[in-house]
Amino acid sequence: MAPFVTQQQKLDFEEDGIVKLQNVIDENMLTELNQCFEWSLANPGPFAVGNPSGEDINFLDNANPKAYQMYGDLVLESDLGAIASELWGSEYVGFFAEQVFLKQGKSGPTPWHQDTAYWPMGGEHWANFWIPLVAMTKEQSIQIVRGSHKGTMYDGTTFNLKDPTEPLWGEAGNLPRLPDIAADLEQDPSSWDIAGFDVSPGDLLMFHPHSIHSGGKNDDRLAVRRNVVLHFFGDKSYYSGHLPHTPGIYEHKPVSATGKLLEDGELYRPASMIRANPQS
Ligand SMILES: O=C(O)CCC(=O)C(=O)O
Ligand SMILES: [Fe+2]
Repeated sequence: MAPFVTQQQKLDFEEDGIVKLQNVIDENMLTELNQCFEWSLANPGPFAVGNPSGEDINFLDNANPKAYQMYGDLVLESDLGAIASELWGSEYVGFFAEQVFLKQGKSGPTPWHQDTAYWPMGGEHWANFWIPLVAMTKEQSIQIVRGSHKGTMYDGTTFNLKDPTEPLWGEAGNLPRLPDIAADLEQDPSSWDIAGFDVSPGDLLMFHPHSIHSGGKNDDRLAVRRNVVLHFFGDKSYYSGHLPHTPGIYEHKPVSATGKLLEDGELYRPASMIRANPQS
């Protein structure tokens, strides 16, 4: 099978933290992804944020335990495992979790953040496979600060649009507060080096979850914004103990195959997860 990822695209992912593959998700897969998306709207999980119905919608479902098998089965049918394997040169590919974003009517942007402020991920081999279900410009889709996947670990945001850098962990985390990138860019569009892409259904954006990234919003040319994100990890992926030990929704330490909790720096290999087939 022809390679999915060129040498240049691998380098771009390594250097910039993001790359676009054009037209790699076929019609069948798109139909199934849309069906899964609808299922997620009808069955929000315990970490969902917002309400998926009404006129103005800003809804996110997040790692729904009941959706894991469904998205995992889709992954196994798809080329996504092979793509991740090629992207990193990794023999092992695991499927971590899904995220589902729906914005409609009056919505806001997804504030700048790093996923590593929420999930205990460490290492090079993690990627968000960000999949558009409608066409979007680069402002409407997703943007990252180029190269930030190699940079500072900031505190998370509470996703409060009135205060987009409001610290998630605060003193408990002892992490620097996020810079107000949206405000900086409004004042001076060249103040941060931003990477982003126009996308259509069939395209795939892959970015490292430690990149500082932000999602777009609806505008008068985009009535409904729909996308799914599938998170993968590979050979060089580790459990990282950088998050505070605060009980709550972000406290999901994975159990290893030996039945113990993973420790800081251990290979990320939780006992129950879907191993995407790199050969598929
Ligand atoms: O699409 C968005 O609005 C945000 C996506 C995001 O935060 C992610 O993929 O981790
Ligand atoms: Fe994110």
